[in-house]
Amino acid sequence: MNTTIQIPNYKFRIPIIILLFLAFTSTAQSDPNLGIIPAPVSVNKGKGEFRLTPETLILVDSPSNKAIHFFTEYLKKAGYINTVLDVNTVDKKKYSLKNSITLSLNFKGDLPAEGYRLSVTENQVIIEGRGAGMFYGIQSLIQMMHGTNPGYAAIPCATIKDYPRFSYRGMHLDVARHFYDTAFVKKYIDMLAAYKINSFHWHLTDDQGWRIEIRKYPKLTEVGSKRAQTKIGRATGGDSTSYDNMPYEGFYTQDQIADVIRYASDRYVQIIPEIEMPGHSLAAITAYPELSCDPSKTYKVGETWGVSNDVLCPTNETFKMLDDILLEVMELFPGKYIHIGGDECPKIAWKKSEFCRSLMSEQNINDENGLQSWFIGKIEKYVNSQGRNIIGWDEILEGGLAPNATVMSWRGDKGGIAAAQLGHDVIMTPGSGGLYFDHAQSKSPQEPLSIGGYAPLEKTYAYNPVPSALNAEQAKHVIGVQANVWTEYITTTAKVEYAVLPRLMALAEVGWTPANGKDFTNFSQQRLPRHLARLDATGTNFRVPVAYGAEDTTLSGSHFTIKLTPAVEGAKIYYTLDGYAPRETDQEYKGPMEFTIPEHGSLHFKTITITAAGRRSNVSDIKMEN
Ligand code: TNX
Repeated sequence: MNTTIQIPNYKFRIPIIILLFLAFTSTAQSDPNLGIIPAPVSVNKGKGEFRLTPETLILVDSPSNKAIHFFTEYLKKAGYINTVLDVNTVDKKKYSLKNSITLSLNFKGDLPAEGYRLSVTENQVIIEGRGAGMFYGIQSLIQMMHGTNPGYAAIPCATIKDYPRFSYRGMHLDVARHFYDTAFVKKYIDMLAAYKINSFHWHLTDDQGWRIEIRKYPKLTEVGSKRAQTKIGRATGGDSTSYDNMPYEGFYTQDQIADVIRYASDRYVQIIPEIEMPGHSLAAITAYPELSCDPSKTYKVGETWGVSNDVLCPTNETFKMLDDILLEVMELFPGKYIHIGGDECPKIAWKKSEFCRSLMSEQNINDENGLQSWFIGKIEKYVNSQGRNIIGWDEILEGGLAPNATVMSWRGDKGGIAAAQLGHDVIMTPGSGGLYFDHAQSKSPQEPLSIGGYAPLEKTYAYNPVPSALNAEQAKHVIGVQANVWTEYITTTAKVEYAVLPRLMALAEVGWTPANGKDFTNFSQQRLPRHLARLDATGTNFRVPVAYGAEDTTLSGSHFTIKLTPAVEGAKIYYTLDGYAPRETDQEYKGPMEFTIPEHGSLHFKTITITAAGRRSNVSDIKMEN
């Protein structure tokens, strides 16, 4: 009885295991980066592999370290049952280094900040790193682990030396236009940490919602976190003029935020909170109209997108309230930076205001841009007095830059260049550089509603944060790079994931990998497919790229050979020749195909990629004509 069951089982299993093994070894052999994203500074590949089994000992010299804790928790959750030994307390004669993973913080010598060394031989794995360095060594090791059998993994032999190109590697998330709960924010932080992105810019306030509890001013959330309805479709350029008539609300309590901060810190992610001022403040003004230059007006929390003319008025009351708010924010967030916004502040309300006019003459301020600088300067002084630094969008350059401010350059590179030339630190985040992840990922009409723009994966990947206009000294002020996720049109967490993945991985490589170590073909075709398959298997949504070789195009000639590779490991490609959009009921692409087109004839070869979990790419169309 037993044998009759086992024979078919056995027959099926062996080829699958061999196939998986071959698939793994063939990519591993040809991929100089061993599948790691972002690509490390240096990888020396060895021969063979280390086999992690339930008997493998995990040897640690700093058991209470958070990176070590992260790894042991990871192993547990992933079904590994290894013993963890503290080498300080266990008798060295009682264990062997053979079949062990050593995680060492107390090694001799230096490593660059956030750097690590990782060595894998057939007998032993060693990671050396301190702080974030150890954490990143562990992330690389996790990415190198291959296996389908719970408790077992193969890790290719190699020596890796690694450290980041930039100290600031950031991802932003706008939770004001649409709100996502803390469970999702934590998942988002997990994604950042896995790809060595160390900064999370949390855009907490905007015209359409105030999302952080401020104890001294409860109406900010009682009133400011709620809007009566939301515009349907694109706000400008007009898909629609109607509203959904559905109340929308959400905010985080300070306790929830403290919990997220701890969670992020355990993963070496600093959080930069953003409190927008003086523009993008309609939600705050609705809660406290005295913050505006015209308190007699009736305000409502924003229901559509764009730039509001209702902005904070630079009165003493406003500054008192902002100082109080910022103080609560600084008591909550321990990091060095507080982002104070500063973007898109129309000056109409200030121009109309008697108060602003007399303030400007009293302070010898020439124009409204100068008033904006004066505003930001006052806020900076307060933030500095609490031992913190401000970051602002590049508009804070207009009318004079606050003395210690770091600038986020979003309107191209020019704000960043100007600020670096003035000796200010800069974070590059230009929409034109493919760093606006609310922009469309392809030109296909099958893309979901977005704000527009065009930021395909290769554009993000190609971005260089150091503009050639800067000399070496000025370039040091470019402390890093960030991508922004504005969420006017991103109503769900699945759509955030769609917007972010896989572009986040390209950003990771922009921020971490040395410029001369970047290679888009290696990244997208040799490494990415496995990462996407992992996401697919773990219930994270992402944009499924169309198969390599299947991108929309028109080819002329009489004879063609079409060769495709799925962009997600294990995914299937289906095609049609009849003009219809392919689906899983159509023919499956199994290997290179030959086409002969008669004179004056044409043929549409349409494909779709469908992943193991059922995620679908756009339908692509190759037109062959003769
Ligand atoms: C500009 S980038 C904005 C945001 C919008 C975004 C949409 C920046 C500092 N301000 O308020 O959401 O464009 O792409």
